[in-house]
Amino acid sequence: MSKSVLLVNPWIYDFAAYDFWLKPLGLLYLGGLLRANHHTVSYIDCLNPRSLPMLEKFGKAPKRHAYGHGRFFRQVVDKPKCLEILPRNYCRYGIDPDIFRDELGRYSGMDLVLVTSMMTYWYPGVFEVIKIVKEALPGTPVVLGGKYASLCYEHAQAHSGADWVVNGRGEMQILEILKTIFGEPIRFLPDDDDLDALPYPAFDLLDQPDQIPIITSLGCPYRCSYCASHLLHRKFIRRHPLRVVDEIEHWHRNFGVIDFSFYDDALLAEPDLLIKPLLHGLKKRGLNCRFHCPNGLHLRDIDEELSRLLFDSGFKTIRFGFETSDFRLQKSTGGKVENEELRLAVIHLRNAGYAPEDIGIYLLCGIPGQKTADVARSIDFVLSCGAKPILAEYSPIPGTKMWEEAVAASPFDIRREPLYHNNSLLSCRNDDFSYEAYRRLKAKLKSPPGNGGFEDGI
Ligand code: B12
Ligand code: SF4
Repeated sequence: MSKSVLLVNPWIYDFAAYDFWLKPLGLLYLGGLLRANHHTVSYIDCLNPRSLPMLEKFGKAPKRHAYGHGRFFRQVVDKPKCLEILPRNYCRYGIDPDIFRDELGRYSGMDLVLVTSMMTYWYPGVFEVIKIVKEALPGTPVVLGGKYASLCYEHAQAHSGADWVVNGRGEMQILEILKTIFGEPIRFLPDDDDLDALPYPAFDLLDQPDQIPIITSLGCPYRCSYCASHLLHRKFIRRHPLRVVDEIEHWHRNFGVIDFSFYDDALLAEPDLLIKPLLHGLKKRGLNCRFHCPNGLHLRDIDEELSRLLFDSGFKTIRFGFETSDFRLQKSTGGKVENEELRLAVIHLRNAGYAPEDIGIYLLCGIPGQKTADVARSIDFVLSCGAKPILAEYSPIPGTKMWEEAVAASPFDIRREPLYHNNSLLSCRNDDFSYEAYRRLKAKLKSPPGNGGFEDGI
């Protein structure tokens, strides 16, 4: 007997949130797999920026960009006590809870509800969803999975209110749960390492998908000390490049999707094995799409040929993880890139046709012990290479190599309270790299100084 399963993408509670090509890719992958196991799948997106009841209630749609990113609906809410220290509005991003309750009313016959989670410090939205589901659909088991559930497993088990909490990849675990609760046989479960055997994510459930996220690999060959990639995906596994082209062609031709975002941790690693054949494949099939890489790409692999291929294939948004120009910090955090590699990569990208403001370079700021001058020097270096610095505030993640250092450096109890992992809080700030110093850097980035450089002005 097949079961009816409801997927829910919860609200975000934060000081700031922008739909930077955000979609619950893992949850929708599970939707595709459940269908392949003969179950019926429905979906509620608490973040839906196109919700009609929201438009009717508030009369104004959030501003969206043609490339598929943009704002969410937003309501200012009370700050949790421990975040009162930050003098900024705290908001619930997404639809009104009453509209969510109304939507749930249409799904009274559900057998199982699956709730996903993203950032560890976004758990308030997850808890609220679970609470409302429990009130509206009493007796229906709720399963929680995703990043928060995996990285803060004990916290989620103790406080979320879910009946089941899943740590790590969900494919096998959700089918096992259906078997345990309902005696449902597992009809189709591909090998964990064979990403091409998975059914496509259930994107058809989205309200007019204006962009679709694609993943070509899971995991990363590097082990940077601040990053959770290896905790979430222990092995680096990849799809066949032409199967990725097949998927892009499917969404483009059958659903009219033009914009695609890549969620990989290591899209450009070993370019001859994946990205180059993928881009040649797209060209051969004459697909005219736009691609966006909001997650940092690897600079080390950028050469003349790859730069041209990216530019010619319609890669409009390119962001790279550089993090710092300090050689010692580069080495001690994992050695993924060096200064000269950035300089060379930018030359190739500029020659291929990218303008300086197209080449976004992420700089990590607020890591334990970091000084303001380090970030300022890194900004100056990126500008001197002819690219655009973008500050990425450090978010401490349990289980990473840097975690114990972060616990020792933070003025907040980050071990007990995941809300303190919030990147806006700069949870490992210190007397030198204070919140005010960070605000000054941020303000200056909006109007870069002339000849003096950033370091001089700080
Ligand atoms: C793509 C990505 C983004 C995208 C957003 C996409 C998104 N939907 O979140 C962008 C680039 C915008 C982004 C931004 C940021 N990100 Co980010 N991001 C990622 C990445 C690479 C996600 C990959 C992904 O979606 N995987 C694909 C799917 C297939 O996997 P999955 O979702 O895990 O799903 C599986 C399981 O979790 C499970 N599952 C999922 N849901 C459910 C539900 C149920 C019921 C079950 C049973 C199972 C289950 O099954 C799925 C299939 O196996 C992760 C790193 C990583 N490797 O996971 C970091 C990561 C989540 N990001 C992180 C960070 C730090 C950030 C930023 C704060 C960076 C910064 N300083 O600016 C910002 C914050 C954004 C904001 N404030 O708005 C951290 C987490 C930090 C934290 N404390 O939680 C991570 C872990 C990276 C890291 N540094 O280690 N990010
Ligand atoms: S290269 Fe990027 S994804 Fe890989 S471990 Fe380092 S920060 Fe994480």
